[in-house]
Amino acid sequence: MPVTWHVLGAGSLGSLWAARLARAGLPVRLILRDAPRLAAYETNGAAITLVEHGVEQRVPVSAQVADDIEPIKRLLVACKAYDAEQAVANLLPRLSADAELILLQNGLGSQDAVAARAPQARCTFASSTEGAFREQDWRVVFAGHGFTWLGDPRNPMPPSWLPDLHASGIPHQWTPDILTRLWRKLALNCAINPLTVLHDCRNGGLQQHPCEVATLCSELGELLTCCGQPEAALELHSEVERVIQATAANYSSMHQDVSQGRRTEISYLLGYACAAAQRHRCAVPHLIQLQKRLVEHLVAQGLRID
Ligand code: NAD
Ligand code: KPL
Repeated sequence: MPVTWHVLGAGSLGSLWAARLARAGLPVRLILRDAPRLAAYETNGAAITLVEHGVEQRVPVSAQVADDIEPIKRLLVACKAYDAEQAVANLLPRLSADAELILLQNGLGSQDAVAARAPQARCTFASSTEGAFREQDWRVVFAGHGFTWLGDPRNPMPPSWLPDLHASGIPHQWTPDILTRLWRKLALNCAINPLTVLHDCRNGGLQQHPCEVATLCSELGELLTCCGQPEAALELHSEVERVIQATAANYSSMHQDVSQGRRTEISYLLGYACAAAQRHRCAVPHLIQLQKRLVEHLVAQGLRID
């Protein structure tokens, strides 16, 4: 019997994963917030519309609410970092003794919080360069084809479910160094995203601020080394410059969140980096100043700073 993929959070990434897994014939259940959301989904025909290369496909996926009684053996957590811990906590009574959790959150901090809440579960962390956005409820656009790194910092053995990803056409690789990947992505996001918000520009606009970017990269490199992640620091500045160039026409995810009045994941990106620097007594004055400016900006916009 194939194991059911429970997908917690029917947003951009959750819908993208659920649609691809279900399209491959695997059993999938979306877990929705509450009964009204479930009713709305069922009224819409209990299907996700996936738009890929301009072609749309309706994929039937069954759904349920958190207080359903079906046991959960495999849970893909696709909420934002700030929602993940509480969302998983709501499901604890349903997790089987050998449950596996796959955590799609960007940044760092939420994964440890979830793992502490569900100590019996094996937690796989993911770092993805795929891009998706929700055009409307239950309709997701696969905007950026990419790659997903997966790993478990406590156990280098690959899990049994990797073939399901292969069958679903989800490009991925298992790595024993997932923390290095997550730290590297966090550093890239810290060097780019806050500055795009503060300068109100696309990623390419940072080409007008080379000294600011270089100073942040230098501090981030030191921080990664202090945190025992020297590999994540290698050639950081040149990769940041490459990403700025390659994504010059795009708005960063944090810029999009702020301009659409949405809560950001600041606490799991720049906030996490600054807290780690303090813990390790690593001097990062420009990063701290950046965090202060970003927090002031968010407050001025009426947005949450946690
Ligand atoms: P999203 O806001 O589109 O989706 C999150 C969904 O989780 C929402 O539908 C929300 O209602 C739901 N949710 C929250 N709490 C819940 C609960 N208790 N029960 C049920 N549902 C709940 O977010 P997203 O863009 O899919 O991002 C998810 C994570 O993936 C983030 O950490 C993000 O940084 C990361 N990520 C996203 C992308 C992308 O392209 N969207 C790419 C890489 C990484
Ligand atoms: O991941 C990104 C984001 O916008 O969140 C990039 C494109 C790397 C910019 O930091």
